[in-house]
Amino acid sequence: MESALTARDRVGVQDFVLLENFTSEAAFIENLRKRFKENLIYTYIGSVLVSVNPYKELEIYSKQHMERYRGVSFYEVSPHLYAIADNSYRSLRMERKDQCILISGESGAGKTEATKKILQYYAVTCPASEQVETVKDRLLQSNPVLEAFGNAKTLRNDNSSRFGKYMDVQFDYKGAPVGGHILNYLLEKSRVVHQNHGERNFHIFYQLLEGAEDELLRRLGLEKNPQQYHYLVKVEKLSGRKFNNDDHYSLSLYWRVNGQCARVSSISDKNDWKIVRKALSVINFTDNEVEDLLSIVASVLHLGNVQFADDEQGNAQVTTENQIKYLARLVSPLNLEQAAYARDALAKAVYGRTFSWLVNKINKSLAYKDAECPGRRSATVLGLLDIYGFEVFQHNSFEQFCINYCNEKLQQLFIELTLKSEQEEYESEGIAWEPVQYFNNKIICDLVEEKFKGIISILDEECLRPGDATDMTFLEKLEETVKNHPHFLTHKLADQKTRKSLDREQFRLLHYAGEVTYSVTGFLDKNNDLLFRNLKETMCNSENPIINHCFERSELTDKRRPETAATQFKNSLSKLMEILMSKEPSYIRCIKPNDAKQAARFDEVLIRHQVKYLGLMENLRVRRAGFAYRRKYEIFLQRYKSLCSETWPMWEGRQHDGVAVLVKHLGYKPEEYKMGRSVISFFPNLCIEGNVLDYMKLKSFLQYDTFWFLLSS
Ligand code: AOV
Ligand code: MG
Repeated sequence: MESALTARDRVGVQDFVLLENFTSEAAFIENLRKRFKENLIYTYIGSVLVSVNPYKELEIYSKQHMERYRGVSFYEVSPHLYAIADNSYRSLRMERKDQCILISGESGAGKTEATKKILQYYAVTCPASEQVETVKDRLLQSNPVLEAFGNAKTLRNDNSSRFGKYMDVQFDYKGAPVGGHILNYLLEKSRVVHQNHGERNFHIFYQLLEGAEDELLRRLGLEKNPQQYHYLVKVEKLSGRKFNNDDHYSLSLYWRVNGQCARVSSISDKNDWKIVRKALSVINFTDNEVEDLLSIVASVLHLGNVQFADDEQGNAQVTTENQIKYLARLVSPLNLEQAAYARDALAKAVYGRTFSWLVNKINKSLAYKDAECPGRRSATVLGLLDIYGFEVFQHNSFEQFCINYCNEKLQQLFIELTLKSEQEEYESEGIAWEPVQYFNNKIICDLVEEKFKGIISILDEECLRPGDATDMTFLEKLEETVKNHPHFLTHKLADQKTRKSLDREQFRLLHYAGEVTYSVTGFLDKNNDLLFRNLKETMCNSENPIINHCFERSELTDKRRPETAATQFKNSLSKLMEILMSKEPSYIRCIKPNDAKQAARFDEVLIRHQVKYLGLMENLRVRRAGFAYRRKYEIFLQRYKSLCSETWPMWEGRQHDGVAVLVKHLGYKPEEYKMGRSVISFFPNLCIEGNVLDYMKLKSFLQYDTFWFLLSS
């Protein structure tokens, strides 16, 4: 049999806290590499789970695996998503405190997969009844639908989330999932009309063309071939000149070219179509509603094919006869460019609003109906956050700016809740402490969102300024206002050397996760997000009930200017942060092992970069020097008083003294724990024996917890 030592040599340690050389980044990465090679993709830093995307199916998500983690303490089983899921669930039940699981990492690191697996875990392991089964089904089936409409192939990820998602799962007092609610954040709707080379539009378009039966396609007026649709693959003609498809590459500078990759080897649109169709009926869509929804998808494709030509007065005329009915009112005096712009704006608005409608509809089907006991305390909640990860492309625009800002906010939350608050707690408990230095990205969040001088404020100001505001004047204002900021750079502000890598219409942000160069082109437009009034009117008159719902008449008479896209996003993120702060968080930090989306490739440079910016080394240092197990005196005493005859059934004196009696009785030596002002902490370093965490003593508590949990379920 393999000795414990050689096994450890081969598979590394399952908690970084156990690394002998815990300050060494090289040792950290070596441990990740060893485990990755053995398909051990999960490793802890204390209670934070680090996950490396395996890019292949692993046999670790079966029902048997789930059972292994159910009701079992963290330390007794190998690291897994399920352990995090189960731990949060148990805290929710035992302490009746709302929980959230925050999943972060760059694009393609495995956040969405992790979210789905956690949801599956709850669906399988939580108590059930007939009504609950429906809720579980709906929770699970909301995923394929939202992914079809909100995910797409990008250069970073074949199934990239193009919207942010926060999902609450509500549990009743028996611990059964009884409802859910989804909040969605800023869908990247520009993708509807344009994709970069090698990328695709949202999955649903291809699924519909590839999967729908002929009769349905006929009703929707669609042809099977994606090549027929400008918004999917064809070249966008910006002037009246005719040219053939082979000209794409040479002309791409002058002509807009869409994604050009209808088929993706990792995706089966046909199969996914079936899954989505089934899911739609599980979440309560009637046949009519499905047809209404799909006819919107189809009309976006039709809309994309509407072409214009100049008439004698230089006004655009619709040249594509059969689409005229969709755009009858667009032939008003707009020039060619304006007409194409209006068409695209309409397509984006229709798709974006339909997506929000879809989320709403799903929420209705997930709504918790506590009709039997209306007076009862409402359900406890467990939230799952799955946003779009940090991304850098060759060309980055407003969308990347928003996505990366969102990631800054999440990193900020992580810093606040782990690195900062943990250290502050030691301080306030009066525990001797060597502070751990870390990079606080608040400075970047401020640069983006500060009132008056932040990038969003300046952008809004330009958007609202009547007259000659353009993307370039926005850039100039930025240069004036934030020129001295250490995380901001433009061509004008750069030194001779850096200047070469920046164009005049770009600005660069030094994000926590790396440099990103943004092109300001389109910033004003995308932020304004306006739609011509006559188009809105047309939509209000639509016979499609979904469109009718999405475009309300009141909008036409409302004189107030709607909030800009960036400000809406900023406000919704700030609300999200409040929601998350009010819950007990758990963290999953996802790492992407290589840029080639390949199994068994451990790109050390890429991984080291992520370990750095995720702040994992600092996280480890805080944990290591900190304490493995902490509880407030009153909670600790309440929970464990029955383990000692002196504290059972009631301790009459000070809580502090009761805890002291209890730990002494349990055989702890004074150097193994510390008693602060209100909290008792156990030191992990002293729990280490022969490099295996000796949780034996802690176990007496933990087993008791398990026992208590089983009793109460
Ligand atoms: P993301 O959500 O973090 O990116 P995904 O969860 O979509 O990334 O993962 C990307 C791809 O990696 C998936 O489609 C799978 O092929 C593979 N993958 C991820 N996790 C696993 C796993 N545990 N087991 C097997 N394969 C996995 V983004 O939405 O782009 O930010 O914005
Ligand atoms: Mg995702």
